[in-house]
Amino acid sequence: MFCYQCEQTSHGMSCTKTGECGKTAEVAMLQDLLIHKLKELSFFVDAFRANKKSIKFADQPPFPSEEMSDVVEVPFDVHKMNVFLLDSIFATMTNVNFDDDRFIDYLRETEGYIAQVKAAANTHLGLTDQFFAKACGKQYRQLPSRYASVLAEGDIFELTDIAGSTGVEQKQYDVDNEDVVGAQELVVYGLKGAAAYAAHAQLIGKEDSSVYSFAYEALAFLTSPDALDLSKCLEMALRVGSINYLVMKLLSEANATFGEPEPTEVPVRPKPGKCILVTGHDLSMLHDVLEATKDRGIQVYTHGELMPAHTYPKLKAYPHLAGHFGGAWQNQRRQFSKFPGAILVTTNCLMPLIHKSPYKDRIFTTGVCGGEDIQHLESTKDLSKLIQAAEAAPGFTEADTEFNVRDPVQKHMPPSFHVGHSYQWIVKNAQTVLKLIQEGKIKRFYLVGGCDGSEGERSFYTDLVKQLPQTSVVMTLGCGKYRINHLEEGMGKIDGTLPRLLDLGQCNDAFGAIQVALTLADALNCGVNDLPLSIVLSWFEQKAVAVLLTLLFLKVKPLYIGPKLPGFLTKNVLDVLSRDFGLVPLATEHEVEAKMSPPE
Ligand code: FSO
Ligand code: SF4
Repeated sequence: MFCYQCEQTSHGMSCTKTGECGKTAEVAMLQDLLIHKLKELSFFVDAFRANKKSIKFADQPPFPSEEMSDVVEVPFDVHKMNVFLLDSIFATMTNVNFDDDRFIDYLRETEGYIAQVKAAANTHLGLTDQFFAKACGKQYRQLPSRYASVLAEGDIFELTDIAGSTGVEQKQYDVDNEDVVGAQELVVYGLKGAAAYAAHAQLIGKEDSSVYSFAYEALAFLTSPDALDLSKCLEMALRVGSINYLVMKLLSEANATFGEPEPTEVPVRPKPGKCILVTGHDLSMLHDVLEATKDRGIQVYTHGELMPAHTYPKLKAYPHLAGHFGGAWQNQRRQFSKFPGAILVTTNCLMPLIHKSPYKDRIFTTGVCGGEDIQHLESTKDLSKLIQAAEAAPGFTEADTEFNVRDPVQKHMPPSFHVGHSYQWIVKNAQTVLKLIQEGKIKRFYLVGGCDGSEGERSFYTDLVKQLPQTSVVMTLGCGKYRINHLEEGMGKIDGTLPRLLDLGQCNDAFGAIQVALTLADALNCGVNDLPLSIVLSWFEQKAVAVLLTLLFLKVKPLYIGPKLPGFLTKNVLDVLSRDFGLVPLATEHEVEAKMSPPE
């Protein structure tokens, strides 16, 4: 295996024996193989768009667009394939799915789609396997002919043997240019993050065919000789950033089906009784849990990135949405052990079970998530197993409500969090904010957020916020917020009205941060980069890569990023991103406070 897609990659270089995340070599290689096969699928799907043709199944609208005059009828469910594409890309993201059997299923389903799309491409475009093989650049190896039978048998040793030719190491050998391979992977990783967000939005009923179409185009590009050109790869990476802007907008609209987020106090002290903890990002799955547990005497708590769920009127209306338990993802093993109820993992970030995990029998995954030895729920429409596990577990006692001794992390938390200062709320209060700027009471905004992780260097974000002057406002989002939200009370309010710490929501609410910046720039009649705004992003996995590419695409700069640099970005690529896009690595710039525009 060779994986360097996330920030915790071994020694900042690559995981080569087993993942720091707990991913086995088998799973890592099956993921490489899956991305490889999705590129092949994409080549044949994208060929229709490239030839100005749409494909159409039954009464679905033509894909990718109604506007293409030439529409070809196909005998397979195109929309289902599009959703499958997003889900299977999403499944390869860090801390999503650790189950090799699920990847074999994904590979088999991919093979089914490839066969159908190829047949259509052969009939309508005259494309053949030979044509595909000739059209590929040297970074894309053809698999041996035994692949189909090995996959049918599900022989994992043979499959991983074949998968060896689809990984980064092989590409580095074949292409002999680490800059190019790193830039190709930047496209893939950004796409993984965007696909995850798009899958969340799709589940709540918001989608846009241009997102699917772009995903096929980007993956097809990665098979072509064009992908051997560094500048073309970087161009494609920025297009990933562009599509991710649209995707985050879709997700923001999708989440708005639960109402407009509003300032809300979220308790962190538990109530006595049976309980379920829901973690991940997915509001619709949380909604399903709340519906299924209505009037059953079970309290529902959020964990990690789901804390913002409390701010949505249609979710907070459930009286048994009782509070929040625990902090960022990397503390989950300790926190889940202490949670006396059932646990549902809706999306990343999942950590695999370790030997004797005490919550082994009461943790469930759903959607694209999965882990070996973790029970998987096909859908959140049937939650009977989760409810049974909650009822069988002890639940919180009266004593727990006094002081949450169960969790050493919670012990240091304030009794509640104030969340829901969403972009909609800030935009609504823009006149107040502008007045405070004009009166000199706000001198600078900081966006400090992104992902959290376990490294000590991440205390940098806490230290940074602690030393900011009273005239600064800090916006935060993502699970990186847990580095700073315990400072909330001490930070106080500007002029007694505007909280100095504004929690914008999940990492995908970077869309909201951009809207705040655009609104302020408009009102102050200046460009976004002329605003008194400093952006400091903590990154961990590929959703953060997608957000980063969006900010690069929007030319928002400077952009401080840390705590470590992505292992897949070579020095030459970083130089380009620093020079042309104002990316400033924190890893090498610990004097960042001095480098940032002065706070006063
Ligand atoms: Fe955190 Fe994990 Fe939201 Fe990420 S939970 S680290 S950027 O997956 O997705 O912020
Ligand atoms: Fe290593 Fe991250 Fe890849 Fe896991 S996802 S194997 S930690 S680089």
